[in-house]
Amino acid sequence: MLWNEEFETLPREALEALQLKRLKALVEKEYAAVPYYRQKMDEAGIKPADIRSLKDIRRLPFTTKEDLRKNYPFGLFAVPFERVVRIHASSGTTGKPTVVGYTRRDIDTWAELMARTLCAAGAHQGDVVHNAYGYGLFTGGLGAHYGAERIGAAVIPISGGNTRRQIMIMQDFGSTVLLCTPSYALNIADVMKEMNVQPSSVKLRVGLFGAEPWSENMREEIERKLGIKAIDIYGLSEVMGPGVASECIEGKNGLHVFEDHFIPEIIDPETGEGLPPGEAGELVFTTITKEAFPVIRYRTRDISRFIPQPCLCGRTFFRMQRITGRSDDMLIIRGVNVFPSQIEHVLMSVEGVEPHYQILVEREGSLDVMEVRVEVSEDIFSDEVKILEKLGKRIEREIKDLLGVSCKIKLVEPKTIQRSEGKAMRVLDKRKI
Ligand code: DLL
Repeated sequence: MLWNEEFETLPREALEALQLKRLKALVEKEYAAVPYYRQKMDEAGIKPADIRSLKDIRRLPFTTKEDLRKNYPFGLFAVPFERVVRIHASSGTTGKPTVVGYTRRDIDTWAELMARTLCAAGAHQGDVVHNAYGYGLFTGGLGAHYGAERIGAAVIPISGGNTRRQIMIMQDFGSTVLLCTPSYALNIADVMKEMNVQPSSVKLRVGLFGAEPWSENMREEIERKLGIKAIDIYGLSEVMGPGVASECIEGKNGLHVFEDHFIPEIIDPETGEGLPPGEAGELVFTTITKEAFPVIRYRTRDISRFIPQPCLCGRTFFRMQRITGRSDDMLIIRGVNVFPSQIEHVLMSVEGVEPHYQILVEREGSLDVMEVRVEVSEDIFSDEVKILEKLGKRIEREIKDLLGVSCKIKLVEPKTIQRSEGKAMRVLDKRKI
């Protein structure tokens, strides 16, 4: 189903003309309004007037998480602060989050794109949308919420957690569309089983799952256990939040990028060069309609490839394959983005802790479990058990405060974590997804 037929089926030529017009306006605006972008463009020897065709996008410098960190919190905003009506944030690589802002028009665009996403999954007015994405600084909850209202569905802003209550509400309120991370969908299925709730006794028909990597196997499992159709939706805070790309229910094979708002590229993560259509590499997005926080060539670190063949649904937007990995070490634990460097940042602020640690991630049932093994100094290790326990609890609390996700801390004897002979193997991710 199409929400905005005119734009979602624009002939390629008209779409590219629109992209070029919007790209030129974006580059002019960034050059004029954001000193950091102006400086980067000057250093790269490119002026707004040099953008004459879509191919010229490749001459523009990339934007990275590091650029966002350097401009924390609002340095890359491109409008006077009075025009910002919403602020969200996601994980940065150290102690500070990555901050993004929206004007009133940005919120309106976001609602439109999430309306398209919901519509592509077959949701419509009259549906009861059970929105279990987290509400708060995370973009998932509120992003999806505005889209659900835009299509005229009744949205239940249930947010995450308290799964038994979620299931009761699903039954009592007649939820028809489920929005949450794919791992949480499996968790809901497990708890339903524990509660002896038959999937046929709830009215769910379709689920829109994203915010973390998942696989075709997981799709089959969710569909089977919940008796619904499962759709993959993609986005990231720096570019907008959810609503950057979405599968359609007709094809269920690759995600349409909303190309009238974002120009996608696939690059070689090592060299930064563009790759030919169909080859896998790192996704890069340029936002061509955002006002408060536009980004030029943002390096997502997510690995995907374009699917050049047209889709059954009639949309002319390119599809990208589901995300198959990352070109950095970011982990997603229960939907929360975690960088090993954030954990290191906490550890290094604690006295008695050595700079040797390892992060072990496993999936118990459908839940991610993270354990951090940390070496402590000789003095601390020979102290009483109580002191060690207290130290472990303190680290646990500090990590929880910074990341918003809990982990288990295991303090180990000095020199027991294997030393690296090259790149440190800090993360052991044993999850099978
Ligand atoms: O996770 C936005 C979102 C919310 C997307 C709800 C979909 C649904 P961030 O917290 O900034 O934003 O995390 C963005 O999550 O760079 C990917 O690594 C990962 N990610 C998001 N969607 C998918 C997906 C939201 N469908 C980061 N498949 C991205 C795999 C995904 N990974």
